[in-house]
Amino acid sequence: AEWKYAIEEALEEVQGVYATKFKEHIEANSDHTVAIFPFGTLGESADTTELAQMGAIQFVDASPGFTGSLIPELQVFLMPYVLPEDPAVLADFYKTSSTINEDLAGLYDAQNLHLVDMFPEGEVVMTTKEPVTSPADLEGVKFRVMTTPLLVETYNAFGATATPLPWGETFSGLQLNMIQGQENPMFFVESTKMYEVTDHITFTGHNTFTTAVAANKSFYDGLSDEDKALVTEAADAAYDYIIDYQKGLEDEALAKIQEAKPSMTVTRLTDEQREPFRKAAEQVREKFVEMTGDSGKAVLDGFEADIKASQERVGG
Ligand code: 6CS
Repeated sequence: AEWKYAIEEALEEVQGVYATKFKEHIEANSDHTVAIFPFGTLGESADTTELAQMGAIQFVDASPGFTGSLIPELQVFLMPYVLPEDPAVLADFYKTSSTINEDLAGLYDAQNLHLVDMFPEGEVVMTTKEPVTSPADLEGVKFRVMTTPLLVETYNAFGATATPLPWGETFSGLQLNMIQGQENPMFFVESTKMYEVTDHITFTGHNTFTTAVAANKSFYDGLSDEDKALVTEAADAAYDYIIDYQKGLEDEALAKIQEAKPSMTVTRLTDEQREPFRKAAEQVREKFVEMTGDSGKAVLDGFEADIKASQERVGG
């Protein structure tokens, strides 16, 4: 059969590279075919998630920055200064975390979605029209975030005026000066030319972009054991590939940006400069627990325990 798979990015971007690897594995090992629908062909993330829930498409890549509106506990991925920064620890964490692969997977099930894989897409950086080294610099800045409530809390706590928008309205929003900042991993800042409509890049170290691939649950449950195993193997192959693919990607993307726009400034906040952002993160943590209750609290505790286990395993 033909399986339809929607992503939030272009084919050459990280989600597209993952999806292409997944497709290649499925097609090389079965009679199934996979049709990938890049961003813009089936609507925004909220639309493609709904299509997957209804079974109009079989797979969707939709990030917690959007799906956190549907499954509030997913907003744990958006909490500032919670995920580790070391890529090796991250790579181990998404694969081994029982909080992700059992607890959060169960919450997907309840939405008629089967969680296939979660993976990191790189450190998130701020790109803004004015330089940012402190929360005071974000005062009065309309800062675009993905549409989940916790991101609004985060950027308001960081001193900005958080402005939730779907991806499709971000470039024009910056161009028209309706917003003056946004956050995304470096590869995406480069590939979507965010640097053309902002002038400053700031590394705050507050998060890594997480994304998730899910299947329609009724479709998945109806697959033969063999096809279920095939999906898992394809996801495993794509996961290993995308982790490896991203080594050096941030530096390459930054070099391209600096080549295309030499005036772009790049600032890496010192530990001291990060401190007020870390402080602000404490109230975001309280908001998360307020929004998600006991269930969210359990997810957060499990999440942090799993991160610690990965750090011990990988870091030695
Ligand atoms: O900021 C966004 O909305 C988008 N960022 C990335 C890295 N992927 C897709 C998402 O829609």
